[in-house]
Amino acid sequence: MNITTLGQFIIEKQNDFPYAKGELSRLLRDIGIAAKMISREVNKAGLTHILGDHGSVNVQGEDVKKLDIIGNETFIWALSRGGEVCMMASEENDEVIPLEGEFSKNGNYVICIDPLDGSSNIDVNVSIGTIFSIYRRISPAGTNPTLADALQAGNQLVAAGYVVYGTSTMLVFSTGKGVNAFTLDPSIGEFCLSQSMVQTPKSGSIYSINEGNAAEFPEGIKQYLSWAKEKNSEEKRPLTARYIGSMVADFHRNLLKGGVFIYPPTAKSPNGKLRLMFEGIPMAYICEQAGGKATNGKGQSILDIEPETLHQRVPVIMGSLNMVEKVEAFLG
Ligand code: P6P
Repeated sequence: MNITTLGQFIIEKQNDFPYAKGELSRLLRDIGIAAKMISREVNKAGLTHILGDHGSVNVQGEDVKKLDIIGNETFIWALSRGGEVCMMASEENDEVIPLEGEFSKNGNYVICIDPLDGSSNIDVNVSIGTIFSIYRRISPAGTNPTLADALQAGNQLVAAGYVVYGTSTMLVFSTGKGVNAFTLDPSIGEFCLSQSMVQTPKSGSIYSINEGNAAEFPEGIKQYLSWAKEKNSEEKRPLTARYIGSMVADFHRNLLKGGVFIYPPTAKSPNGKLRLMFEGIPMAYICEQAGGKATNGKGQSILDIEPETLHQRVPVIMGSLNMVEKVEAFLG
């Protein structure tokens, strides 16, 4: 039987992990536990009347769904228990979340999380996801963590990944030595290695963007989209538009098949809609670990952006190397 569970993989690879201690291993295992718990809730959402709005509004001004709350609380609970984490930041919380108890002051890691990205799709049974980033704290152990511990650039990441709750539940993550994908086997309650050392195709035929905002796109994006739609059999154009409004699902499809995901600045969102800390950085990390490219469309790698505020937005162009560079060529 050729199965490698997440737990077995972590033990086998532990010596490759940065800082080579069991702490990161424990963190990754706890993320897997939280993901299994949320997968259970997501997969019965239509049955237990947890659909619909929670009634509150989050820092982004978006209606908070009940599953958002469950997702947020589940990850906070799962990552508080082991003592490895000194602080969390969540897309659902205005401020950072210092974890209770003296013990956590000695946690060496900080987690940034989007507990349920794409939650507007929850009630219509479209794939949603969890996105996470793991940083090493920069403040001294034993002291109270500060906001600076969370506001670290993507090039400081220790690990990052996502869970996609789709036709199957998959956990995809990297600790800096490539991207590995695990599929949840509900019959044994384990994430099992399904794709090892994932490499995204250098080129592809899929572009993902919300063209409803096309009137407000930068000129270079408008020109790229016109180019993508031109008929040119030799260059296999027109390309194919695929966009379901759930970044993790759109990203995951493009990662495996090749494609480019674009969320450019618009009049309504001059820095784009996606959050740097909770979507841009972790997905850029996975993208580049898989041989792709992730930029803000202004000549800067998303991983090199120095964060200034916890919920700042970032324009993103990420995916297959040659496709991202084609978009950049139109942006000049
Ligand atoms: P729009 C979900 O709210 C999200 O943050 C991403 O998952 C998704 O890619 C994007 O927003 C969709 O935004 O403006 O196209 O609906």
